[in-house]
Amino acid sequence: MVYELYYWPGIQGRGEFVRLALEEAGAGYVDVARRQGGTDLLMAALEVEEYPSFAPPFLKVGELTIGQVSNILLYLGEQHGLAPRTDPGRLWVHQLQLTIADLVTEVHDTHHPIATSLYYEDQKPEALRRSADFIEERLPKFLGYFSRLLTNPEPREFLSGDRLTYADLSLFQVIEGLRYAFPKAMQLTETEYPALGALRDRVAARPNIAAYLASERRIPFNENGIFRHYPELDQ
Ligand SMILES: N[C@@H](CCC(=O)N[C@@H](CS)C(=O)NCC(=O)O)C(=O)O
Repeated sequence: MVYELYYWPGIQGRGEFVRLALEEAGAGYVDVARRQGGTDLLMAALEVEEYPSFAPPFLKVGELTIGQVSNILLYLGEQHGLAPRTDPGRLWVHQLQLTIADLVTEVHDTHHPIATSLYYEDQKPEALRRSADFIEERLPKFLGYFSRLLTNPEPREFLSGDRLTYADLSLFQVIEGLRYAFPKAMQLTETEYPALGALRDRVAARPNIAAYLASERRIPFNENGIFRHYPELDQ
């Protein structure tokens, strides 16, 4: 079984949450749009009549096409032991992923607060206001929440207990992204939540993840993705 991942080439973006799960699972996959002519295939795949996705990423598994990051991870989690098997556990990890998706959208909106269809340069004053509020209010609220899950009522290795799930991989990606986008703010905020850095390190040290991060498959962060470093926003 070789999965086909459809996502924009050149950025980690939301596709990265899926890549991390596939890499941790050691699953065979093709990153379709990163191959020659792949973007045309991606555009064509968006136009299919049955189960078309609104936007990438989406994953093809034989005859099945699954869109929406959280939905894709729900599927991969079950297939590859990256989620609990019980209903409460499965729904809990799915809930965590949806919360991470909310955070990702808010990060995106720091540089695109007015319109996704406009350039950052067309909404800089609004981005400044939005980022200030994000750093002051939302960042500590989200990080505090995830830190609480790792520390209360007692310290735990991973978000849902002693076994890694795809939500841990996604939280790793968010921490990496936030450190890239807002290094100053993160340095200050993270000191309050050491459990998050510890989780990040635990995930980064997993053999398959470490190999992936060191490979060319891992696209560097850049200013076209979701986590963008604009120094003027990191105040
Ligand atoms: N909620 C969706 C969001 C998908 C999404 O926004 N994809 C972006 C790239 S990261 C895109 O291509 N958007 C095009 C659009 O919204 O028109 C998910 O989690 O998969």
